[in-house]
This record gives sequence, C-alpha cells and structure tokens, in this order.
Amino acid sequence: MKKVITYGTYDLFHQGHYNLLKRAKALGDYLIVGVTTDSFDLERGKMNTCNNVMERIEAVKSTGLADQIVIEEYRGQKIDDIQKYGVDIFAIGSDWEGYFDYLNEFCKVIYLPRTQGISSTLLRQKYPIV
Ligand code: C2G
Repeated sequence: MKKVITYGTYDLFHQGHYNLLKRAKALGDYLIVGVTTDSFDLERGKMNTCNNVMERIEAVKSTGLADQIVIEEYRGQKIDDIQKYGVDIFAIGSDWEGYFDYLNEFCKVIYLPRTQGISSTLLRQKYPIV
C-alpha cells in the first residue's frame, strides 16, 4: 500500500485546498493529512488564521479524502511522521517548490500544482471579520 502525506493550515477551507488533497490522494492508496495547531501557525508567522484547529480538522474531515488526520505541532515533525507512519510520498503545493527537498532522504517528495486565483489570504481580505 502506497502512503501519501500532506500538510497545511486549511484556514477558510476552499477549492484550492480540496484540489490539492484530491491530487495528493491520487498519488497513492492512503492519504494522511497533517493539520497545523494554532500555536505552530503562530510560531511560523501565520498570525491571522480565522478558524481554530478543531474547525480546520473538521473541514478536512468533511472532504472524505483523508484516511487519517494528524496534528502538526512542532518543527521537525514531518520527518518523525514519515518514519512513524511508513510514508512513501510527501506531497505539497508548488508554492513550496524546493523547500522540502530535504525530505527526499526519507521518502519521495512531490510538488503538486497550486490552484490559481484562490487563497485563504484572499478570502480573509474579501470577507473581513467585523
Ligand atoms: N494550496 C493550493 N492552492 C491554493 C492554496 C493552497 O494548492 N490556491 C495548497 C498549498 O500549496 C498547500 C495546501 O493547499 O499544499 C495547504 O495550504 P495552506 O493551508 O496555506 O497551508 P501551508 O501554509 O501551505 O502549509 O506544515 C504546513 C505546511 O508546511 C504548509
């Protein structure tokens, strides 16, 4: 069985996230989705997330694409997860091209095309909380 893992914040879950999960799922037989904790996002400079971690997990769950959902809470966890879950492929959007090449030591790294014209940042600007 080919296991694929992907990670994200998935704030204001949108079509771009869905397409990414679908493409990642199509690479193998079993998809693990890592969802960042609120504090890990703050640590990595994502300050203005609208949905909390439970809401973001629910959004990923409702797609029915994830066979397993894990919480990502610290730097370096990707290597630990890949080894712990026996992952074959790490997949992520092309906005990260090159950034995760170091994971090639542990599994295959694939950058998937990003969906144009939609992003959480855009949605936050379009529908600000009043
Ligand atoms: N994505 C996409 N198309 C968009 C927007 C996002 O394909 N229009 C993809 C991103 O490339 C990423 C996934 O959707 O693979 C989740 O995106 P974010 O929620 O923005 O999370 P991100 O900050 O990219 O998480 O450990 C966390 C990961 O390293 C990165």
